[in-house]
Amino acid sequence: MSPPIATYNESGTMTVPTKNLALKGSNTTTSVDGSQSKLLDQFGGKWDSFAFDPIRESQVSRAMTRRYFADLDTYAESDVVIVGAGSCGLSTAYTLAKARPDLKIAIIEASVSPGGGCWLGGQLFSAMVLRKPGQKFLDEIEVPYEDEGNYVVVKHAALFMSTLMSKVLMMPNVKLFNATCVEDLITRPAPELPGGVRITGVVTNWTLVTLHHDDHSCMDPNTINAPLVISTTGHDGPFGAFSAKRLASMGAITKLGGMRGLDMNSAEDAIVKNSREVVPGLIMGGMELSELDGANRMGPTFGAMCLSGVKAAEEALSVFETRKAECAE
Ligand code: 48N
Repeated sequence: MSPPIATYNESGTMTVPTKNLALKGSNTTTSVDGSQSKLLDQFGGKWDSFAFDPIRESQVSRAMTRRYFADLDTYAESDVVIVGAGSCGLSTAYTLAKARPDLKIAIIEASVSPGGGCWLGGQLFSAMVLRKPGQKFLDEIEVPYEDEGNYVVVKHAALFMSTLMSKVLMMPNVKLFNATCVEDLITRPAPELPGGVRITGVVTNWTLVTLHHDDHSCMDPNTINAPLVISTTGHDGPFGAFSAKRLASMGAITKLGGMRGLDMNSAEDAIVKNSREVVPGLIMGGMELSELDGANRMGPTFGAMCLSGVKAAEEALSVFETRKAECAE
């Protein structure tokens, strides 16, 4: 165990080094930049004369509501709706939005805080494991990791999730609607299909409203039309596997496979390879697929979530290529 960085000597004075620190024993170095940020120069020691510019509260209200309702109007007709902003949903959004910056992509996330189960590794531990070749996704979004041979370790899962989320949110063709729940799917009759329906959008409501349909009546939803929905709602939580369960309850699929026990080696390959369009207009990826297909769970490894997102994005590109006319309806 290396000695503490800040050393304290008997005279009571503490010395803290200001030079760059390197994380020992890893292939990456996390260096703390010893230079002070501009902020201390701009604000330090000037607090007596400090004041914010004056404002009227309605200016803040209008700044928020004008933008939010303009977004609702813009994305009322989206090209793609991604349901669930977990590691798979955001990996899908990143890959698809980069490949097709012309597509309007709405992400609907039930929680106030997007990120799903990817703020921590397993059992609330911080480190996040990805089996190779999952590290290629980390290379793409420039997240540092320790290379352990057949797998890599990101020092904190939140470093991965915050980096991925910031890159997705900076994309001009992506809008995240969090604290918003998909509480149903929009369908069109398709008698030629086994399930008899195509999916052509989502039905939404504020999550806090969705949670209270059982004790309040007549809280009708809103809608988003889209030729393609990508569902990545996970297997956990109050809404886990939402679309898989809804497709079963509306008869669009015959039954749910039900998630099987933990088996890392079979689970991750199956989830990535089977990320696909499960009914016309709805692609499914991530852990939601384990409920649909009866795949094993993989536990605390996340490479499959990232690469399932890449596969789901590739499936979406193929839908837009092969069914251009239908998507334009
Ligand atoms: O992180 P999750 O739950 O789902 P994935 O598939 O992106 O990642 C799964 C992964 O975190 C694991 O479970 C790991 C690998 N463990 C495996 C194992 O064996 O235990 O994200 C899903 C997101 C969440 O943020 C939900 O809040 C959201 O989807 N969500 C919804 N958002 C809007 N409307 C809904 N109906 C809805 N349902 C879920």
